[in-house]
Amino acid sequence: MQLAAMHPLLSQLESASELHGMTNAELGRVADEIRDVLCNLLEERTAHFASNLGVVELCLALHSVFDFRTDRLIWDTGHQIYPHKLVTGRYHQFKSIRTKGGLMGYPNPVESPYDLFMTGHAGSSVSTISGLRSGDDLLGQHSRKSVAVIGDGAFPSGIVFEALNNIGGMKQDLLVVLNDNKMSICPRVGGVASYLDRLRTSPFYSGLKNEVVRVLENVPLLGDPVERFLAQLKEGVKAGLHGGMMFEDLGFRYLGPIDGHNIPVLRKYLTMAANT
Ligand SMILES: Cc1ncc(C[n+]2csc(CCOP(=O)(O)OP(=O)(O)O)c2C)c(N)n1
Repeated sequence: MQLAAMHPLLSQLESASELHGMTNAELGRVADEIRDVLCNLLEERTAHFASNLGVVELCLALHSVFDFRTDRLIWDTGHQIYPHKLVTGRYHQFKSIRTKGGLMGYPNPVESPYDLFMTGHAGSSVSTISGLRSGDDLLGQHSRKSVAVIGDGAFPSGIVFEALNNIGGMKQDLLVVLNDNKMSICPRVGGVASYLDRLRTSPFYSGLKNEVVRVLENVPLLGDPVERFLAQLKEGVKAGLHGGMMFEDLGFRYLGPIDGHNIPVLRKYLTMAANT
């Protein structure tokens, strides 16, 4: 059987913008086809398969919510770019990836306008997206959205924190998706890794936390100085319950953690992020 016949949706996709109109179920079928393409390739040669298998749904959700013909997307390091290549017009050349004269295993602007830079250095995405945001703002292109996707392995890099420091200071309007799959090249280690582990709270605790924060939001405050005391208490309790405080303290609005393989949930949160 011809490969294209095995991937009826993917092989017919002319532009990533066609993903906007797809239902969650249709995107789920595209995800299955992408996985099949990746597994077929794995039979022929080695590559970054785990990283790519891990971002299939995220990639589809991003392309279905944003329009990266004008919006900006940077994949950190770039080794998890295969699903992105498959939905941005490179399905029919995909078998040539990582061969001489074939597609690159990393982003390459020569191949597609959807690839903004030739990358490979882990940790560079956040400063790059910040620079693109500044450029777009200077040009008056405020409606262009800016998105960086970075893994938990690359995230603790010094240059990432330098960029977060700048972004928080400038209050830049951009989205950083932290793809926490608990793996760098080997299992990740260190203080940021432990912090990310603590963010993975049980569904029960998350639900309880959201409920307590919701109730606290509705507690009326009366009179001064009781009002000042209660306001401080309320903020203190909310801060103690809120996941992602490190990001919030750096000036970001934190949404998560989110199941990175659940297309409807990803679309919902990305739409929320795009509109705030
Ligand atoms: C500056 C630098 N150091 C090391 C590497 C080697 N390297 C390639 S991928 C990777 C880890 C990626 O882990 P993560 O960011 O979590 O992405 P995942 O593969 O899990 O999606 C590293 C360290 C690199 N590309 N650049």
